[in-house]
Amino acid sequence: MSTGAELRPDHQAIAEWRRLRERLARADRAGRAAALAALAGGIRRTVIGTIADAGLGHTGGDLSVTDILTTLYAAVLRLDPADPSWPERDRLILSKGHCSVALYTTLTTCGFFPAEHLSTFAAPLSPLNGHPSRRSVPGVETSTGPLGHGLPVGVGVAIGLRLRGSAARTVVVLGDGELQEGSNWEAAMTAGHRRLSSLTAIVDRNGLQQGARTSDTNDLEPLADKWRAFGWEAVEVDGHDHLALLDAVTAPRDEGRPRCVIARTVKGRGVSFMEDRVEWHHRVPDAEQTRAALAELAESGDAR
Ligand SMILES: Cc1ncc(C[n+]2csc(CCOP(=O)(O)OP(=O)(O)O)c2C)c(N)n1
Repeated sequence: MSTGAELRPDHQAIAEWRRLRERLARADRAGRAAALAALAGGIRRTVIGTIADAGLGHTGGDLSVTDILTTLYAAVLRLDPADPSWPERDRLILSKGHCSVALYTTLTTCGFFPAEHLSTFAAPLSPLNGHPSRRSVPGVETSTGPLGHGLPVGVGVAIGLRLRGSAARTVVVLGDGELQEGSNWEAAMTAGHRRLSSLTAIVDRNGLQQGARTSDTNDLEPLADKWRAFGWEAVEVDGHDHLALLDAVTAPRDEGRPRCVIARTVKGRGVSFMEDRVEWHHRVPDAEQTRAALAELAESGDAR
């Protein structure tokens, strides 16, 4: 695999993704939940393998955001992975860009590029940098990494789409520690003022940031009330419950207000020795830990 390769659509994966979408649309709630859980389980295993091989990554936050990304890309966003710049596509901005491995892996399940490229993650000249670049990775809407930029960009994108009369929606996925950046609140204020109902923010509320709990660093609560005070609709859900996420994101729009979904998650979700442990923010599993993590994820079948 050439590390400097240009990433091209994977047509077989695109066909599978389209079939999955049709299946999800037809399935009853139990069938939908099972299919999303199976997909998320596979993504988690790939995340662990990719980080272990590369020797770097943000393991805990990747595992906490996996169910959010899985639900959005498999069941919500209107996209054409064969034509990543289709003008009417929905826009997903992963503001917590350090969790690029979860994003890259999810993009491969839609067929934006072949999964075998994941083995080049973070290698010199690979398009798959530690933080995602919109210039080199199809499906990445905004280059992120410096926290606090995704929501301001998302507000601009949503305003631009509205000016063009587009029905496309804009979804920004944020970390909870990231919300300590003041730029988010300037953006939230503008979105509320402009009644940007096509904009959805999803907060990966795992309660941990880089070296500590958010509550010990700069407490965010009452978080839902803060969004409401800025003119947003705010709901709280279990961020590992695919159907709860789906319901929250697809509920009919309140025409006057953007929506914030506070997704309660567990950092390191799915691997017991990583769960809710601050050191797994960017620790890399060694060979034995990788074996144990993959075994646990395979065994759970993500059915918890
Ligand atoms: C502006 C900025 N400051 C610091 C960092 C370094 N950094 C990377 S991840 C992180 C913690 C983020 O916490 P959170 O948003 O809660 O992410 P999660 O726990 O979901 O990984 C920090 C401080 C950064 N990427 N950008």
